[in-house]
Amino acid sequence: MGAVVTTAVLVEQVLEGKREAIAKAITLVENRGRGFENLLAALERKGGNAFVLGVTGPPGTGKSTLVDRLIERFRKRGLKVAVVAVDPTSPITGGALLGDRVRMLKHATDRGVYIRSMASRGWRGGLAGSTSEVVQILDAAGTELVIIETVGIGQSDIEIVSVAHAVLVTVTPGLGDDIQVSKAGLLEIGDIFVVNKSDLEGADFMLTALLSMVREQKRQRPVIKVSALKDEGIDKLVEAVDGFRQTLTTPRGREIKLKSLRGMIVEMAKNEVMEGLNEKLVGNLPDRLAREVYDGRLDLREAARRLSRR
Ligand SMILES: Nc1nc2c(ncn2[C@@H]2O[C@H](COP(=O)(O)OP(=O)(O)O)[C@@H](O)[C@H]2O)c(=O)[nH]1
Ligand SMILES: [Mg+2]
Repeated sequence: MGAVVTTAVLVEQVLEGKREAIAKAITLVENRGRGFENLLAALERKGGNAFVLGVTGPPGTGKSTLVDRLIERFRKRGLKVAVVAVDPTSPITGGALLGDRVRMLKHATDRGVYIRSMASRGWRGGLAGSTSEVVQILDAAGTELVIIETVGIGQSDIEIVSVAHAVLVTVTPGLGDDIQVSKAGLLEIGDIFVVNKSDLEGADFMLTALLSMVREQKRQRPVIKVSALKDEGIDKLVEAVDGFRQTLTTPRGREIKLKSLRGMIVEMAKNEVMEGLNEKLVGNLPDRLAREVYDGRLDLREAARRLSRR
């Protein structure tokens, strides 16, 4: 009973777009706290105006700096913006986090901007919520632009951006040019490519390389050279983002929305399975299976199958 009442109040405040309520709702969902399912159910179909932009690319390519520029631009036009920075759990890239927060801190007093960090994967304590659910909350809160920043190094990170309506991929000059892009499937998932750090040497070379890689594929997409640091080329990028944003309201928008919904459903389903593995539900099954595999009575794959079936 208590939980239901609390949820109703929270729902109301989220729908009003209150930042504190948004934060509370996301935390509730992340922690799988009491009433989180009611909350999500109540927020279902309450949004529909959010354009979700995924921003991915190798660490250090300037994603956060660029996101900061995008916040600036879209805020100037009065759009309500939210950023979900998906923290890599990897210690290699973890150092970039503090920088992100410090950089975006200048928006901290802007009521029209909501910035949230999420851990990408956590084993104990369950998943740190799913991106889809966070997007659902932000959308219901009236956010018009949701930016999901994630490090494009692994498959799992790339999956996170599959919930986006459009994906922006960042690269920089140097760093083994063609490799950065083709590696983690970035060439396939990108809708807009950004060669950042154009103030550095080799940017034109990277631009040419990227253009020819995109040309080799069936799908033509914009490749834009910018310097997030020097604030150069950003307007052209904003134009490209706007192009996608506007498409959402055209007949072709249905296709884009379907693709995003598909990404959300797959992500949520995966999380369900992961949660199932976390719960007391599985009990000592993993230990029992390990012993069976150790004794040669079961092969690994079958053991995994049995666990996932549970
Ligand atoms: N020279 C140059 N440096 C940049 C540019 N954009 C970002 N950086 C720097 O690159 C580093 C990594 O940027 P960050 O935004 O944290 O990258 P992320 O890991 O992709 O989010 C920081 O030191 C930035 O100041 C740029 O356009 N030119
Ligand atoms: Mg970053």
